[in-house]
Order: sequence, then structure tokens, then C-alpha cells
Amino acid sequence: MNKKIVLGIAAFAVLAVVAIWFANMPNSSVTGNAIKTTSSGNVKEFVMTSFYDDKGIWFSLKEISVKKGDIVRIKITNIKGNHDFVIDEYGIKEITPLDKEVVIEFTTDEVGEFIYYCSVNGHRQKGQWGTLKVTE
Ligand SMILES: [Cu+2]
Repeated sequence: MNKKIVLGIAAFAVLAVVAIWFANMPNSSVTGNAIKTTSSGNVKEFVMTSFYDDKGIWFSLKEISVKKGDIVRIKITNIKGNHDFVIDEYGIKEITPLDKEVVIEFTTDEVGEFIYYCSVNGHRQKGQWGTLKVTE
């Protein structure tokens, strides 16, 4: 008799510990709109630098091609000069400090071609722009 009661209490204690542990797990079961962990959208990652040379001012990638609905992640490192990264249609305008990786992330919701460029005076005219192509 006593053994059964002790076993019952032990089993209950174990269950209680497990329940408390689950309750304290950090957001493991939260389903909201955490974009980075979603499995329904594809994350397309691109890495580029911004810089200038004697021929002009540049982003190392001249073109980015993705599908509508993709999550686009662009990692930009400014390795020479003062630059930013702008896509007007997506309301993106990020300053890219020297030698620091800046991560820009957004979800494409429209098919088309969009220009990304640096808005520092004269840079776009000297070549610092590219095309984001979004297809169906
Ligand atoms: Cu620039």
C-alpha cells in the first residue's frame, strides 16, 4: 500500500516538473507571424558589397531574381565609401556603415522590376543601382 502511494506521489512530481518545464519554454509553440521561422515562404538570401573604384560606384550584385512571396534577405557590407540601400517601392532606406554587415529583409508581394540604389548624392548616376526582379 505505502509503496503504491509513494510511487503515485513520485509520478505526480515528475509530471508536475515536466508541466512546469513546458510552461517555461520560450515561445516554442507560438504560431504568430514570425517571418524568419516560417516554412511556407522561401527565404532567398543574397550577399553583396557596396564600394567605389576608378570606374564608378557599385553594388556588387547588379540583379536579384526572386519569386513573388519569397522572403528576401540581403546582406550588405559597405567596404569603401559612404552608402545606403534604398528600394522606394518597399519603403526601404538603410544606411550601411563602413565594414559592417547590414541585413535587410522583406517579403515580395508584387510581380515586377524594382530598382535598388544608393541615395547618396550622385552615386546612383555613377552606377550604384541594381534590379530586383520578382516573377510569379
Ligand atoms: Cu553610395
